[in-house]
Amino acid sequence: MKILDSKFVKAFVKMADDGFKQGWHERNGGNLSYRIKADEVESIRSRLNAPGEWTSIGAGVPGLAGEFFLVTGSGKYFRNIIVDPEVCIAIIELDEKGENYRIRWGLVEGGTPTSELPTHLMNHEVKKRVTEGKHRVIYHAHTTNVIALTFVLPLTDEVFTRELWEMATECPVVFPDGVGVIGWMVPGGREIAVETSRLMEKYDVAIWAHHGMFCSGEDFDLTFGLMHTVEKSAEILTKVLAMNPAKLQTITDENFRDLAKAFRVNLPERFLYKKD
Ligand code: 2HA
Ligand code: ZN
Repeated sequence: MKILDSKFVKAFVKMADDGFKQGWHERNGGNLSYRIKADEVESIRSRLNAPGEWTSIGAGVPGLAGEFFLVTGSGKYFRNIIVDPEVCIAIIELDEKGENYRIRWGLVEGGTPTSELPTHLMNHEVKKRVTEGKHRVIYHAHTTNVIALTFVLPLTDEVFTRELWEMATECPVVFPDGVGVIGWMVPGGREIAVETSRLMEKYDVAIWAHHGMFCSGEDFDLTFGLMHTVEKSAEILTKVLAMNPAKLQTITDENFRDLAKAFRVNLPERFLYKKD
């Protein structure tokens, strides 16, 4: 099968374009990765390039040894992915220790995988373990309203989760485990990857203060939908805060408990604290 015709490549390209259209990917902002299924690798194996040089990942991910990933390229613009995917994205293969990668397709005009490769792969490693292999997509976007909130809300998982849940009734159903938040850090390296992957043990959403968001999910629709839902909720919250930060009414802790029963989701009590 032609690589560009395979279903997972088309879905990847569509998702990147959906994100660009949302305004989450100015210039080269954001990145996306997909852990390719074994049968998908077999369906394209004959069209992969001859293996080139191994390059260090910058983080060890033994749990992903030998796996193949479709990833965006460092410095590439999301707005160009749909125009020329072979220039902007790549398939990489990991070595048998999960320490190095090599490019097997794409980036035809040169380049390297996303600068956030350590965070993507460490998140994949955690999610592969805690979801028993179900999660395959990691998505990073510069979501305007979530970023704005990181300037005015305390940077705690509890406050962000509770405030985002309150902005739309579907939120606790879409992300019942809540969201994690980390304070400002230098992006692109192992340290921020370690902090983010720690959050991914518990959450499918990690917020980087003054930068953006990471989401994890089983497939492209669920992962995009999660990012979209969280950012939509953040947009409502920025409007509420701008209109009148003292809400006249809201969804209460008791309302959330009723919702949890009706929708059979578990909402951790630490997010349902009493407010004055
Ligand atoms: O430029 O978003 O975090 C890509 C990024 C780095
Ligand atoms: Zn970024």
